[in-house]
Amino acid sequence: MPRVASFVALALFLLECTTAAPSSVGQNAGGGQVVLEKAALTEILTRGAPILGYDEGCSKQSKTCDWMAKFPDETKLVHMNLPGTHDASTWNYSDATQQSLLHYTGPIPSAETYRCQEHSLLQSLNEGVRVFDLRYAYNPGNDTIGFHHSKALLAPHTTLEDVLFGLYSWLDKHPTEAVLVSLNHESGTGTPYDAALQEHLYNVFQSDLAKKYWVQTNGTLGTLGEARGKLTLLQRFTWDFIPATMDKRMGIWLDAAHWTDNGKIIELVYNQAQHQVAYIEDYYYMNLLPTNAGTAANVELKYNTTVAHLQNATMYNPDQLYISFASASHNDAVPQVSPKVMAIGDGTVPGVNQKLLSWFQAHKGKRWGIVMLDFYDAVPGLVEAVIGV
Ligand SMILES: *[C@@H]1O[C@H](CO)[C@@H](O)[C@H](O)[C@H]1NC(C)=O
Ligand SMILES: *[C@@H]1O[C@H](CO)[C@@H](O)[C@H](O)[C@H]1NC(C)=O
Ligand SMILES: *[C@@H]1O[C@H](CO)[C@@H](O)[C@H](O)[C@H]1NC(C)=O
Ligand SMILES: *[C@@H]1O[C@H](CO)[C@@H](O)[C@H](O)[C@H]1NC(C)=O
Ligand SMILES: CC(=O)N[C@H]1CO[C@H](CO)[C@@H](O)[C@@H]1O
Repeated sequence: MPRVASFVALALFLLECTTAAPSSVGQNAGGGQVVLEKAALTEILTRGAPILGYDEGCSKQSKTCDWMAKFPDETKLVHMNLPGTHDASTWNYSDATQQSLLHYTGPIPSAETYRCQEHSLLQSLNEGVRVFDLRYAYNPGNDTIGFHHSKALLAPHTTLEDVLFGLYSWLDKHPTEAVLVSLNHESGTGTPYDAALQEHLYNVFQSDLAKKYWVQTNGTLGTLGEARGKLTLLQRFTWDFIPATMDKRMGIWLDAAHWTDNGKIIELVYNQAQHQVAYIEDYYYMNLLPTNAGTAANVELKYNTTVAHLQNATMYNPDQLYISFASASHNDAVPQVSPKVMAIGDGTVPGVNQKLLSWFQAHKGKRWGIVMLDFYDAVPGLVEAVIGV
């Protein structure tokens, strides 16, 4: 409870809604201050909803709600199996959403090209997801930092801060849980990437709130105990515009310059001194197939590639980080194979997710690391199978 009070106090402070000293918060429970705190938080969460969705809670008895509570504090994060969502912010990007944002984006390919999820961030957390792939860029709707998937602007009035507040608020209710956030600057949005935007981002991370809610350790992933109740940064961007003297890092830096585009086997050293390596599979575009290869061939190639990586994660380098993207984008085949078809099939041919469910169940008890999924919810039991519960 005190933690919630101080979180909201900081929220109020940032919102500049009140001149009352934050230290007075909580001392007059039931008074006007509490009403004001609730109103401020509601305003932030409402603005964040296009990306955050709504927190409808979860039953503490469910297997996914607070699943990390069962793991001991000393468990290393790199030893855990963590379900994640690729392009998590796209969950509400329908034709209607795209239509309503055409005045920002101009005409762009169909919404299904960009959409990778159908459950929101808060819903995903309640359903056991613990890693988010978030792509930020300048938000033309609001002169802030917003969320994009390539040319698709996802929410013109939602800011990065709004979304972080929502995650902090969820963590306050689930203090046993640890959430990893991969942030990268989304390219191809047609928006400016400049010093002003990066200073804004830098300031978000230097705020008192961030210091409280992000794991501050730099260059390594520690234990679950250290990460509980907090966000851990997987930094997929570079501080190009921030002077090195100001460089106060946290989390781990997965340098985009060494992240091979469409790579099946990426080895990325994120801590030279301690020989810490991330093994990443991010083969999303089935460039080895002819454009009209069809769903079955696309799914099979993606599944094989993902499983080859997962298999290695079960056998080698037990103390290193493994990240496998089970997600894949469309190729330009006729008929088009979209991320959704790749993930869950076309009604006749099963998708990567159905095939992976069997694989995870057959390898229960093994370590495979972080698994980034598209449309995870469409295959019941998949998140549980990734976690291994
Ligand atoms: C989802 O998109 C629809 C259509 O654009 C919109 O009406 C709705 O408000 C969006 N949901 C949220 C939570 O923003
Ligand atoms: C954080 O880690 C990076 C990479 O290991 C290192 O270059 C940098 O000096 C560290 N920064 C701080 C503030 O410790
Ligand atoms: C996928 O793996 C299976 C089993 O090893 C193999 O029979 C098949 O040829 C592979 N397909 C592709 C497209 O790599
Ligand atoms: C699996 O590990 C072996 C041995 O290190 C390596 O040669 C191979 O390239 C790896 N394959 C994948 C898909 O990661
Ligand atoms: C600078 C700017 O455009 N600010 C706007 C951001 O969005 C909120 C809510 O939609 C508006 O009230 C601000 O004016």
